[in-house]
Amino acid sequence: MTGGAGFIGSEFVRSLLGADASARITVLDKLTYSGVEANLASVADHPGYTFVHGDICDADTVDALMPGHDVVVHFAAESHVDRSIEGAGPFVLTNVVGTQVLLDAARKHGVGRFVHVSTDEVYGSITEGSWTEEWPLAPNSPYSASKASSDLLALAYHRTHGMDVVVTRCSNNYGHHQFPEKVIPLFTTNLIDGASVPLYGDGGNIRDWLHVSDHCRGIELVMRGGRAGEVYNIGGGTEVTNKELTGLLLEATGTGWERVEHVADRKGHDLRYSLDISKIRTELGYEPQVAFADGLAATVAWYRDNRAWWEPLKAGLQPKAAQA
Ligand code: NAD
Ligand code: TDX
Repeated sequence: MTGGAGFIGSEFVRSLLGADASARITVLDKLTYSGVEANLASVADHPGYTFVHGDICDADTVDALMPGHDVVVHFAAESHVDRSIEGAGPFVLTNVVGTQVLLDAARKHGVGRFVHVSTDEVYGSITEGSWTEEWPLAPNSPYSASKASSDLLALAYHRTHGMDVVVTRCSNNYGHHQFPEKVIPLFTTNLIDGASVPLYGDGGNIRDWLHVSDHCRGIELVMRGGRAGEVYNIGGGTEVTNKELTGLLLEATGTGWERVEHVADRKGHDLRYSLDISKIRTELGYEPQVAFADGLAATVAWYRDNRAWWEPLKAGLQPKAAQA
């Protein structure tokens, strides 16, 4: 598992190890600004858990680690669109080159299956209707372009080399342990702290929200039962505008619209994401389980109760393991 100390990867590790005393997982994570080793504190004593601090771009490290593993689940990425607009370099290195290094090592050592965690942003932006897996890729940000490159590389290793590769493309995740730069934890923690929140443009952009636990269940279904060489969309079916989302967060924190600062729009801001999830539903029986209202309330409560986790991250530090 790459990127296991991040928001989604750590949920995946906690849920797999929490459910199976005999599971064995090696996490490879560089612990960048968004990687928090304390996110894995609850499974640190699991007998099947190993943590390796390293970079997926480092071919020697990856080559040495790969033997003996049945499956690679690849989460590691530079994941924040705004950072990719400021500078695309780390996105190309980690998301594109890092994926190629992993694919080559997995191929060399005959790993059984390679699960590549991609994103709905590779499709671009859609004003009406929803994307199926056959939709052409038309990414707009350096982040989504780097994710589209790695997504296509993974599929190319299936077609060219016959590797067992599956790709998941998921919509916007939310939940506990999300780095407080993404809109839901950023707005929630700002509001809890009495600060304002920066709403980009007119707030009319639409995102399809999915609870992180539903995303991880979808990835596990694809890992265990997806067909080699196939892509599976994983979505939540809860589409809201950023303005509506802001209203819900103001309500949940007992604050008002005077806290909302209307700021300049994000460059190249995608208007709307929407996924058709018929394929994973029909083939693998996937259904999102967390209702958005419940998941959002639980998420706001988690940030309220876990200041010790996010406060150091906002200050550019790492939280202590005991506080995670
Ligand atoms: P995140 O930023 O919280 O975590 C990324 C993790 O990868 C961190 O632990 C970081 O230390 C690690 N990492 C980064 N560069 C690395 C490198 N070179 N070598 C090893 N480890 C490295 O991201 P996230 O939100 O948990 O996203 C995980 C994956 O899911 C990404 O591939 C992302 O594109 C994808 N995804 C995210 C969302 C979302 O809404 N967050 C939606 C769809 C898909
Ligand atoms: O301060 C903000 N103000 C604001 O209005 C921020 C950070 C965001 N926004 C808007 C931009 C987006 O329309 O909120 C929306 C969500 O923004 P992000 O949380 O940055 O997510 P997004 O750009 O949609 O990308 C996310 O979903 C797909 C993840 O970061 C990606 O990793 C994933 O692939």
